Amino acid sequence: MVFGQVVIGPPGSGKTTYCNGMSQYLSLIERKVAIVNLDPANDALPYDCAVNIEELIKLEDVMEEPSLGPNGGLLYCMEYLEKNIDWLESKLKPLIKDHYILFDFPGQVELFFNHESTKTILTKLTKSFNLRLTAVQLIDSLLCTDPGNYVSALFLSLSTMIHMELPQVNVLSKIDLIGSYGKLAFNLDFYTDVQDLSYLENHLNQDPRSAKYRKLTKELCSVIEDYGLVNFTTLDIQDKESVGDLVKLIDKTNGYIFSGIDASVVEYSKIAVGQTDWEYNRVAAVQEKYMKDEDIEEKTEE
Ligand SMILES: Nc1nc2c(ncn2[C@@H]2O[C@H](COP(=O)(O)OP(=O)(O)OP(=O)(O)O)[C@@H](O)[C@H]2O)c(=O)[nH]1
Ligand SMILES: [Mg+2]
Repeated sequence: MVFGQVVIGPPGSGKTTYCNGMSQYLSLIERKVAIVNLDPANDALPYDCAVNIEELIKLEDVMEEPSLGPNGGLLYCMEYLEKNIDWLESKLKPLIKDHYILFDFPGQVELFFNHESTKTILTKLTKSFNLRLTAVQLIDSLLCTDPGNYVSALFLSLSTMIHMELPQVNVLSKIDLIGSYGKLAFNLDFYTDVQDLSYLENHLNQDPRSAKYRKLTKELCSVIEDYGLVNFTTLDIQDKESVGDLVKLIDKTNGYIFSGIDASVVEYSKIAVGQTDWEYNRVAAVQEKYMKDEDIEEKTEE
């Protein structure tokens, strides 16, 4: 069995930095890591990658001939990779026996909620190599400062979970910057736990840009709440403890914690229900570390 992560999220949410930081952390805890760069527009990579899509296809070539724009070009590259999946399989084959795999993907979110190529590629790889993958969806915590953007991040996370059909961990990235991004309407746990979105309505109403979409946003919120699937953890990629907590969570979702354990079902279930990182304290501690009281408009008592 091979374990790994599929790192996705909107442009600039921190995917490449994450792959770099995560691989350093995993190496420290003595896991052998291979990074697979599947973003054909990723220049100046901060990490050494074991596989690079640029050896197969370059975005700049596709933009010249058949003369596509950057978005169309990226979709074309993924479709090309799907057709040439043998290339990727041959590159992965020597790695899979003893490596933990990190896939660095492009930031074009449509690849993950309504386009088939990425899903097909990952399904094929999963079958060929008996992979156990978790999708790690990074959302810049900046989006929490604007109710409309926050709702779109929630909807993106939900749509990706449903479309990709992988275990998924949603992460508010760059949490170390949350205090400098501007005021939050509520405590951080409101944004991580996604409990009652009706509270956002007042704040949406105050924003003239969102007024036009009020009804649509309200309906989207009720869909998100009805599914009840989305919540977030937080990450500062430069903080070892923060990365370590996330690794524990991901290890649970892709089953890494069970690998190598030869135990009874009872032992497995004890591990599965062990301490989680969704605890209120974990979010409260992050809020205390990175935010001041005046960064929050409606601070609730803990
Ligand atoms: N402060 C802080 N900055 C971060 C963190 N993660 C990423 N960044 C910064 O965010 C910017 C974008 O990061 P990238 O890793 O290039 O983001 P990406 O998602 O790979 O971007 P695209 O590939 O263009 O979609 C860089 O300047 C990073 O240094 C973090 O945890 N904290
Ligand atoms: Mg990147």
